[in-house]
Amino acid sequence: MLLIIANKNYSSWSMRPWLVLKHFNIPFQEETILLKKQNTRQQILEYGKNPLGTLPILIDDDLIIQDSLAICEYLADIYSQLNLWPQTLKQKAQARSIVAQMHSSFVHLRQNYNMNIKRQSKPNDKTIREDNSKLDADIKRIEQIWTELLIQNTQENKPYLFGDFSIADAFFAPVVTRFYSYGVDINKACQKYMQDIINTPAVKAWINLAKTETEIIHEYEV
Ligand SMILES: N[C@@H](CCC(=O)N[C@@H](CS)C(=O)NCC(=O)O)C(=O)O
Repeated sequence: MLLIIANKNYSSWSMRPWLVLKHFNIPFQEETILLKKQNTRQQILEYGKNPLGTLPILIDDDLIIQDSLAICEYLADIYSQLNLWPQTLKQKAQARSIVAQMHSSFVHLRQNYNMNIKRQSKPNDKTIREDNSKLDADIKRIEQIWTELLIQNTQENKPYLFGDFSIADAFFAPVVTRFYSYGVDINKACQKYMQDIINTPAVKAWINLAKTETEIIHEYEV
């Protein structure tokens, strides 16, 4: 399988299936197409054969899958023994629900806080957040989702949203890095979750590789 991704520092959609592949030790190769170059779109179209022209793309023999969520669903189907989704029907439905929300919503978070792993939070970031009630509402909603799920896990002492790492954690990992990049205040349970995500080997690996990238995209630098 070949996963084609964009810049690790900036591409949250690329990060998600990459984390799933890495965390579950699924063999794959990767190729990077840098964003915002003159030939970016042409390069993506050559691989993707799809006028949407976005990354990530997964290629498995003659099958080309576009879209981070479709890729993760495909991986969950072909590696069903690895439990990429939580196992019980109820938890699987809950996980799919929050992943679908992440995939389609939280527009204000995504617009205001571009993923930028190399960005260090600065003291004035708080001002940006206080002035933006829609961004604040997105952050509060994510805090609520995480808190409600993490409470269910406290007895089992497992760190992730549904106990073991799943596609749901991969989908929220780029939110964790954004919260660090922009210095978002969040409750203690969520802070611990953020730390656990950052300490997850696949996430660490992505972050370390992102930090080695030299490409700067000025429009993504807030
Ligand atoms: N819904 C898509 C969104 C993918 C997306 O927007 N990817 C960005 C990179 S993070 C992209 O390919 N942008 C193309 C460009 O900027 O030329 C998914 O989940 O894969």
